Amino acid sequence: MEILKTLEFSTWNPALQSDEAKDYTHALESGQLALLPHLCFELEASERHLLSPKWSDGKAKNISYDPQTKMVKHTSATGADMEAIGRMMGRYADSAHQLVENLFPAYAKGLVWGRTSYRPVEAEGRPSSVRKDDSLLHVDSFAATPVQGARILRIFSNINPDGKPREWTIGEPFDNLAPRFLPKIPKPVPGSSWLLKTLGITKGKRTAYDHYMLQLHDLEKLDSHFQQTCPKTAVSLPSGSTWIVYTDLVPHAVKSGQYCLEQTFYLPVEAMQEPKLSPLKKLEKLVGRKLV
Ligand SMILES: O=C(O)CCC(=O)C(=O)O
Ligand SMILES: [Fe+2]
Repeated sequence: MEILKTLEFSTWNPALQSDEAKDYTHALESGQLALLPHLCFELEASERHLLSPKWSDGKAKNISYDPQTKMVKHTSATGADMEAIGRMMGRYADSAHQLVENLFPAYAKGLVWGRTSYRPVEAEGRPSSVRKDDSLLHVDSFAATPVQGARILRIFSNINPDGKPREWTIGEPFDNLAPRFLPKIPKPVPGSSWLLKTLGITKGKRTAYDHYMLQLHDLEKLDSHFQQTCPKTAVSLPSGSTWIVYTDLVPHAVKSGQYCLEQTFYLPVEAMQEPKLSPLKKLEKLVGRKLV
């Protein structure tokens, strides 16, 4: 299978035939990264000054925005600058939503909003703990935000003004990865999900699915032999481009790049075109029981 599915659209609301949409949905659900090399998220003149790492708070990886509350977090900006960041990220959230609704119309009813992020800091050489180090190959799983089986669908746009690509590597397919790590993952401890929620460590119940995905994420990153030797492919994501990928399915790592916007959506497995392609169904098959 090709890693990339290249789509030539240059608008956020492309008009598609229904068989075309089915084909793109199948590609995405199968683990291809949909790259739109000509879909650029244009900044307005009044937003250009937001292209600086100084707007990061220096602690979190990303500036974060909640499309529902319109709150901006993890930025050093205040007042009018903070409002401008919120407006830019809000515009991005709306554009990403429109794009997903047009490319994958079957998802429209099931989509759940996640956060928007803005990444103005160079990704190469950024200090980090191993578990938080996104320069190591991993599938996404968020320790504090259990998804309870739902898919993690993410849209990224490289808005670098100097033509610098964002360099990723993509690892081997989930179907190879999961059986390799699964035997090393201990069963979830009974009662632990209740405890994590009660203590406020997780926002909601950490299901057995979340447990396995988080362990998979951590074990992959912690295994330096695996990181060095596993099959991987470099993917260069041009400035002025947009890409869409199920990051819970496709192992990925960021090697370098600066200035990126990203929108997360969650999608219930039942809203997929082919639920059997979800990490949930794949893991359930491997462990031989229901995980949510
Ligand atoms: O910043 C990036 O390009 C990707 C980092 C990553 O692994 C993620 O956002 O899930
Ligand atoms: Fe990731």
